[in-house]
Amino acid sequence: MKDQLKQAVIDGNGDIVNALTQALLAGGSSAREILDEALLPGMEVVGARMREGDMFIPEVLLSARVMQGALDILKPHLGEGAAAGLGTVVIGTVEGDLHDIGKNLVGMLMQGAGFTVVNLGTGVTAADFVAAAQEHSAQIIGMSALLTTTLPRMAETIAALKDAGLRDSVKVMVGGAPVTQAYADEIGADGYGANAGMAVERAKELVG
Ligand code: B1M
Repeated sequence: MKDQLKQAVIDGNGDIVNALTQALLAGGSSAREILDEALLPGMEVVGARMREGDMFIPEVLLSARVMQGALDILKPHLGEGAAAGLGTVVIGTVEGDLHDIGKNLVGMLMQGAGFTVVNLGTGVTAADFVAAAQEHSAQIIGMSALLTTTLPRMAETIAALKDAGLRDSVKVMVGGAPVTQAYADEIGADGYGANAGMAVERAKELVG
């Protein structure tokens, strides 16, 4: 059934994706298994086909929408048994970038792990991150970027946090497909996650 779910993500078939996600949950699969063994591999294929010119934006958008629908179904199952009160994470996709599936997944897992998550959405400017950090007394600012062209917005946000006098009171985490540990180090971020699970582990270390 997981192979069929993976294929339905690639095909962008929302009805099948929703039905199979629910059927797998009902059959005892965990939300993490469904993510790791069906949904994420499906999006990987979509990414590869997009790169090769075999899939175009409208089709990719369809896959992205059905993936988000599946994440919404999984959301209540992603954090069972978590301790609460780890602190507040303000998370967003940087300015100029509208990719949000990975960022939403990171936010959901952080919430499941016990963080209060303020999700600012996509196209978040440095000023918006700073304002939200202040408003919510955030322990962590989490930035996601999927485009090489929007990566520099991360360094700009770190500079804006410094200018606002907040850099010492808030930890900065970065992630997204083109981001690496080396890049995180280069721009002076405190944490990086190659995937959502690693991001949660790093976030816990940062507030621990
Ligand atoms: Co876009 N896109 N896209 N796209 N898209 C990529 C990123 C691309 C690699 C595709 C490709 O060419 N193979 C390519 C970027 C190339 C580059 O910059 N080097 C690309 C391009 C070029 C574009 C456009 C420019 C295309 C165009 O218009 N010509 C355009 C840009 C729009 C914009 O942002 N301004 C565009 C548009 C779109 C869609 C709208 C169609 C759609 C996005 C829909 C949406 O998000 N709501 C889309 C999609 C779906 C993709 C791919 C296929 C899939 C991204 C995804 O959701 N992956 C992507 C190909 C790829 O990445 N292989 C691609 C699944 C998701 C779970 O993974 O986001 O990596 P990911 O998140 C992971 C980790 O990175 C990490 O954890 C997550 C879970 O494990 N993580 C963090 C993410 N954020 C984190 C934050 C953290 C820590 C970890 O701490 C805070």
